[in-house]
Amino acid sequence: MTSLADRPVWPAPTAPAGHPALRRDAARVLTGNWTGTSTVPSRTLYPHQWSWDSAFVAIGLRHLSARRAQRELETLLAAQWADGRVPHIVFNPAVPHGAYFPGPDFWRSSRAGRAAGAPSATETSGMVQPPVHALAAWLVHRADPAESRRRGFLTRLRPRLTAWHDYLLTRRDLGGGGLAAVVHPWEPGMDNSPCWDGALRRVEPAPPGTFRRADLRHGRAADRPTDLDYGRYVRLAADYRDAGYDDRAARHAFAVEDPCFNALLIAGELALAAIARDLGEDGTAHTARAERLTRRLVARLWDAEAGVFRARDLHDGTLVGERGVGGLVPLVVPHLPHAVAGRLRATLAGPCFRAPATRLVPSYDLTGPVFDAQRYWRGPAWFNTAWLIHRGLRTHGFHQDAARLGHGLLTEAGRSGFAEYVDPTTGAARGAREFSWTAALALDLLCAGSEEPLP
Ligand code: 9WN
Repeated sequence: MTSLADRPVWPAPTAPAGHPALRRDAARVLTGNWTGTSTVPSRTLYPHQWSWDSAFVAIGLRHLSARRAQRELETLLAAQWADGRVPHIVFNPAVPHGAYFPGPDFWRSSRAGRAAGAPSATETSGMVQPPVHALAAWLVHRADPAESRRRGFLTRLRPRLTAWHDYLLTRRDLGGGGLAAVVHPWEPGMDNSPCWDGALRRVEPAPPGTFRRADLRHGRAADRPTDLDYGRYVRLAADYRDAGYDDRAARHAFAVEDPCFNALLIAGELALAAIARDLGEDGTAHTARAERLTRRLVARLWDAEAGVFRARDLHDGTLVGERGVGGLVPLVVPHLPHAVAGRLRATLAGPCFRAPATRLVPSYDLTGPVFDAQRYWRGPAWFNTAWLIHRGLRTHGFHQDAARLGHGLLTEAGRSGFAEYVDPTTGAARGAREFSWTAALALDLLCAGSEEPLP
């Protein structure tokens, strides 16, 4: 397998006019959302540290301060559990408990998660998010290798990142097919995607009076998940907590293999191989693992007829009927069969994902039965998935498509005030503004494109 460092370099997307201003504004968002040790996704809606947000943030932050980007990942990984899981939220004790729901009083990680190895001095959630961290660590290292070496950044992070992937590939191989499963719609990071509707129908929602949402204080109800969805999220999270966050003991009423999550794990294994080589060690175990995972991803989740990867519901073993943007993210996997990459590119350009008003990619099939242009992951276009698909298009040599998408990402990021997501049919901004990963990933496209080897 080719070393990451040996891969060719490609030009950056042509930035829209006024990009010095975009760069300055993106930097301002990241500076404003920095807490001193990490970055909040949004000062209002998400006032703590989130796992995959921090990985995306570090990828952008490295262009402003490699040291700060290292710190971002170090802070997150300091809250890793002894069983290897990296929690999806690390709570800031200085933030009032009611500012976000479910907060530390709900998760009770230091007590309920003690047997699973939750830290005693930091409160966290008990579930996980997609493993973008090894890739982020590698990219952060490359931004300033001398500073990284001086601080022993990779040497310190590597065992934690390896333990994280080991957790996913052992405790979370719930389907026995060698892929990692997610056990809650918050774990794939695309909370209310229609891809989870079928599996969620089996979950008895927690009664509405038993919890109080905090998100509606900051977001429009039409942009956010419904109360019924929230009831189900709460039930699943409470059941997991009450089983001590023990993956063997928990009932896992929701268990799904997600293509985006597993594709990022593969990209992460390749990054771990590069990290090992940089430290003068052997990376072949990681490259072999990435190759094995790639074969499993294709065997278990590729739908050749539809030209998209699908999630697999482990309760009935079926592939989920809905097409989501997560089914296109496996483009980031470099060793995907050529024909599969070509089909994904065609699907991106086809009627299901070619949005009329933006060049970003809608989170759900535009022609799907429950497409909703405004509601969160049920249609709106997000910037992290656009960044990943942009990277995937470059990885497979589709440079014109990548340049178009990159240009779209920069244009929409600037026009929307770094929105959390946009309506793909009108381009209207939705959700939070001054959202950290939108700013970080725009900054990355502005700064990294021309010098960065792939993948
Ligand atoms: C639950 C922080 C997170 C993102 C997720 C996004 C949303 C949380 C929520 O916000 O999820 O984790 O409260 O809706 O779906 O991808 O990491 O930005």
